[in-house]
Amino acid sequence: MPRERLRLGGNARLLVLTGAGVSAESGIPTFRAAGGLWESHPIEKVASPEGFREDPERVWRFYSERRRKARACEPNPGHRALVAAEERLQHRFLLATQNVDGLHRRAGSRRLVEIHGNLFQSRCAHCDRAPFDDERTYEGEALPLCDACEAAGRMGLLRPHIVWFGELLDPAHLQRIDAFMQGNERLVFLAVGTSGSVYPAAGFVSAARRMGAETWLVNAEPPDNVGLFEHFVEGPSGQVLPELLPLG
Ligand code: BJW
Repeated sequence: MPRERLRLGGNARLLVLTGAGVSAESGIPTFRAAGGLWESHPIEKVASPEGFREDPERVWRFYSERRRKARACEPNPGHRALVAAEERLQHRFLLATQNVDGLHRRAGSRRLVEIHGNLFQSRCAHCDRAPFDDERTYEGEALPLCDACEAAGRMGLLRPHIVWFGELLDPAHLQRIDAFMQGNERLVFLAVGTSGSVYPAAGFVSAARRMGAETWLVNAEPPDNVGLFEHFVEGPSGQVLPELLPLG
């Protein structure tokens, strides 16, 4: 349990980066733990453009299962503590999440950047049609096709709107995070429930430090990059965040 509280008085700004750990207490498995998602599903087969080209049906089975499970989960006190912090800090708050499960948005977070995409959106793998909301599951049936391509006499497969390994993150998302870091007022960077092993998100703590930020990590256990943070609070984020983040 934290003995400390984040001090965010004056004009201090708070940039939060969350990872799979923040949703663990909602019942969503993390990636790299024993029993995590990557143990039962080879990453390169289900979360890469090559894997999708090789076997789109397998990829859609994987994401259909994830859609079904995430839909049945609810935000936890960790998600809600971040909503309360946003309500208090307003434009002095930004939440960048690596999670695609939509739980931050369902909890009420609005100053939110979903840097790895959204499980409940799809897009065309062939044309540049914008991503659209899609809660459907595609299993044991014909693969989903893009209407826009069909209308143009082509065949385009739909894919989940997820950033897979080797794919670029949306530059507008990175720009928004970068612009937030650039402000003049005191900056606090807080990472929650992330192993810090996937870039570019893993680089945010160093970028924040270069901007003079105070850096905090809340995690169930010390990850490999724990030494990059000035403050580490060990524990489940659903319990730690409501105590760590000041209200009102
Ligand atoms: C709790 C808890 C509780 C549990 N409370 N805590 C620089 C160096 C080396 C490589 C690269 C580099 N730059 C780019 C790369 C390549 C690559 C990369 O980073 N590779 C690394 C493996 C080294 N990055 C990319 O390809 C990115 N694209 C890119 O940079 O393009 C340009 C480029 C390409 C190629 C080369 C160079 C440049 C795209 C990355 C996309 C990642 N996508 C995934 C899959 C999404 C699919 C999906 O969800 O279906 O996103 S990977 C997966 O990992 C997922 C997650 O968002 C991401 C991060 O994982 P996270 O959230 O940290 O989860 P875990 O499981 O690792 O950790 C959970 C933590 O929580 C643990 O520590 C627990 O202890 C803790 N915990 N319960 C608090 N209750």
